[in-house]
Order: sequence, then C-alpha cells, then structure tokens
Amino acid sequence: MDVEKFMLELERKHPGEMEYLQAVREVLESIEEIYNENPQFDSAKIIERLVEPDRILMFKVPWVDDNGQVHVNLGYRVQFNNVIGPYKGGLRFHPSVNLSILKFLGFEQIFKNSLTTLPMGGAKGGSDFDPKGKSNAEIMRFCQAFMLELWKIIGPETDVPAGDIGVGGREIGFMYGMYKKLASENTGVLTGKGLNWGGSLIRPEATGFGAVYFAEEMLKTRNTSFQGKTVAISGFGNVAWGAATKANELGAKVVTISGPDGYIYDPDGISGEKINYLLELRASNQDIVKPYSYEFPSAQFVQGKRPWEVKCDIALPCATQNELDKDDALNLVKNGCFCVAEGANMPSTPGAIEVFLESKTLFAPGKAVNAGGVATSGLEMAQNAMKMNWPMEEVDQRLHQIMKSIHGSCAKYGTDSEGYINYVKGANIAGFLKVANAMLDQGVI
Ligand code: NDP
Ligand code: 2IT
Repeated sequence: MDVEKFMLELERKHPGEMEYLQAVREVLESIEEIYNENPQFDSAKIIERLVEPDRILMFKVPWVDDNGQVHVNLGYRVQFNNVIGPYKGGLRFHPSVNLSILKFLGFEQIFKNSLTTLPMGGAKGGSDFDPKGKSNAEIMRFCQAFMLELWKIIGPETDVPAGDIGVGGREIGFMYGMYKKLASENTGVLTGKGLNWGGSLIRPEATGFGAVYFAEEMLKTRNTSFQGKTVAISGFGNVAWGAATKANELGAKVVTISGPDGYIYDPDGISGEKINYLLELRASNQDIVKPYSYEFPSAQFVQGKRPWEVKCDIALPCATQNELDKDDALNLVKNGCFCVAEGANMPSTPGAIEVFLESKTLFAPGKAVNAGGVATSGLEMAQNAMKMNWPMEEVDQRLHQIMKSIHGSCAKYGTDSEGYINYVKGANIAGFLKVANAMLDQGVI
C-alpha cells in the first residue's frame, strides 16, 4: 500500500469529506509499515474494504415544534464494520452534522471498539437537528420521529446506538420508548439507558473517568501522577464533566472549561459546587460558559478563545473535532504542558499532533483515551444480556482494567527504540490488527 496514492484515489471518490479523509489518512500512515510487511492484508484488499462503510442509511426527519411549525432535518446511520461484533457507536445531534463527520466518527469507532477488548463493531449516526433552545416536548417529538426510521436497521444483536454530542440520557430515553413501541420488545437496543430500565451504573461518567484513568497510566510512564497538577479542559458536556470530576478526585486542579463562546479560567480550580453549577447550566439547555464568571468571582471569561493559552501541566480536549491546532499545540508545549490526552474524538489537527510527537510530549488519541465510554456501553450490553445489574464498584473496576489494557496495547505497538510511546501509532496498529485478522478469518464478504 502506498498511502499517498491510496489517499488520492479516496479523495477523488469522496471529494470534500475533509474529516473522513483526515481520519483515514492518520490510520493509514500509522499502519503502512505493518500492512506492507503482511502481504495477506493486501491480497484480501483489507484497506479498500475497511475504508468504505458496509452501508449508510440516510432519511428525513419531519417534526412539529411547539408553535405548530413543521421542520425537516436529516438523519443518518453509518454502519461501518461489524467483523468483531454488532455495529456500535453513538448518535450526534448538532447542526454541524454531515456525512463526512459521521463517516470519520464511524471509522474511528471501528478501531476504538477493537481496542476495548469487547466484541463490538463500528458505527455512528445522528442528525443536523440543533437541540439548543428546544423545549422538552420538542426534543421528545424529534427523538420519536428520528426513531421512526432508525428502528428498521438496529437491534440488540445487530446495531446498538448510544449518545454523543447533543444526545444524553434524556434523548436515549425518548428514543428507547419509541423503539420499544415499534419493535414490541424490551431489549438492550440502546446504551446509556436510565438506571431503572436497563442502564449501567458509571456509564454517564465512563468516558471522562476512563480518559483520566488512561492519562494516569501515561503519567506513570514518567513516574508522576495527577496529584498537584494543573489541568486545562475544553468543553463542558458529558465528557468534560466526568474528566473534571475524576481529575479533582486524584488531586489535580482543573483551571479551564469551555463552550463555543469562549473559555473560563478559574485559577482557584473548578470542583465541587462549581461543577454542580455547570451541570445546572447544561440542564437548562445553555450552551455558554460565560454565566460561570458572574457566579464565581475567581473566574475570568475569555471571549472567543480556546483554553490552550493557559499554563497547565496536562491538557484534556473534551469538546469536538479539530479544536486544537498547531499554534495551540506550540503554545501548550511552550507553557510547559507535558501530557495531552484526547477526551473528544479527533480534537487535535494533524499539525498539532506533529508538534506533540516531535516534542516528545505524552500525547494519546481519542480512540484510545475516550474508549471508556463505549467500553462501558459494552458492559451495559453484557448486563442486559444477562438480565442483571452489576454494582458500581464492579463496573468501575472493569472500566479501569480496560483502560489499563488499552494503554498496554498502545505501548506494545507504539514504543520506539528510545522508549518514547507513540500512542497514535500504537492505538492504530493494535486496533487495526484485530479487525484485519478477523476479516481474514471471515472471508471476502
Ligand atoms: P456534549 O453534548 O455533552 O457536550 C459537548 C459540548 O461541547 C457542548 O456543550 C458543545 O456546545 C460544546 N462544544 C462544541 N463545540 C465546541 C467547541 N468548538 N469549543 C468548545 N465547546 C464546544 O457532548 P459529549 O461530552 O458527549 O462529547 C464531547 C466529545 O467527546 C465529542 O467529540 C464526542 O464525540 C466525544 N465522545 C463522547 C462520548 C460519550 O460517551 N458521550 C464517548 C467518546 C467520545 P455546542 O453544542 O454549543 O457546540
Ligand atoms: O464516540 C464514542 O465512543 C461515543 N460517543 C460512545 C459510543 C457508545 O456506543 O457508547
């Protein structure tokens, strides 16, 4: 395989799908060497088969708002690869959603799910629906209308969606209710469910907790820990919340959170009641972080900027794709940040990653760092299949163990001759090998 030649052809087939092409290139560059050392992969055209989704369902979602106005959004499910288990991956509701973004997320999900050690294939879906400012009843009607199409291709043994940006417990509840009615079955068809009807303890916290567990393993390789460290976090959604909570618990000080309007710098640390206040803001459908600075005078609101300009030891980007570019990376390194763990999916641009790798910063990609979310979804599926619930400690322990194991896989395939762990390479190779070998086992299908 020649990556440049391959990418030229893929760009020709899928012009303008920037995020998808970016995600594919990163994986191909990491695996090129091992791919070419194993001619059986090329003979079976593993890469050509992996980069195209098995299928994409695209549908319109008509719904009626509280004033009786009709709206039409686009809905999607990209079923990418199910060689190691049922299709699995989140649903994103955000106005920016398009096919390129969902294909990048679905592609990443294949390798992430492979890394978790659990039997899950890769998928992603969502809609360009904007939940911001919508009433509860509007969210419900939209979720019901969305499920009216989606239910035809999902099922507990075929495709199990979950949350992502704009989709949390409330939306999963509305979608689950509609699925149950349409399919006449009560099964684990979605994860992230409420605790009273099949959900798993720790699933809401899992992505953020898992990210911090992973970063803890990274820090151990330099004989250090979160204790006493200053942490910059972006976003203030589900992942940022879990990461901030666990980082505080391990003795770190979280000094930033961000929204699309700018970031909050709070040198006194964001913990306890301040995190609760953020949860309130989120629950009221607020997308802005500015009010935090009115509530807590120690905090400063920096309009229109990203948090990567503050002095920190550890950075955890937890908002969205391409939110940390080359200049941000240079700033972080210059200010002494030595560990960057991606809670979000693909938050660092290729230019930023280059800076981190060249400066030998501890840097790990989303598909390894944030895999705790989907891993705990896998644990939810296991509990549903057994019709049992595990106690909190058991789920947390399993999550912790899975994150350690993913770190081990990255180190196995990513450590260079000087002992530096290239987690990008390690995660991509480890994730890829399991999927590619399973594809060889199952023949050309
Ligand atoms: P949420 O919807 O809970 O939160 C995302 C928040 O980030 C929103 O408030 C959003 O605001 C904000 N945001 C969006 N773009 C930006 C930006 N450019 N700068 C700052 N803030 C921004 O989503 P999650 O926390 O679930 O997801 C965050 C990231 O983590 C995504 O990349 C997701 O794919 C990834 N992830 C999530 C998992 C999960 O289990 N939930 C699992 C693994 C990964 P707004 O809507 O106004 O743009
Ligand atoms: O990006 C992700 O891994 C998620 N949004 C979670 C997917 C899942 O199925 O739990």
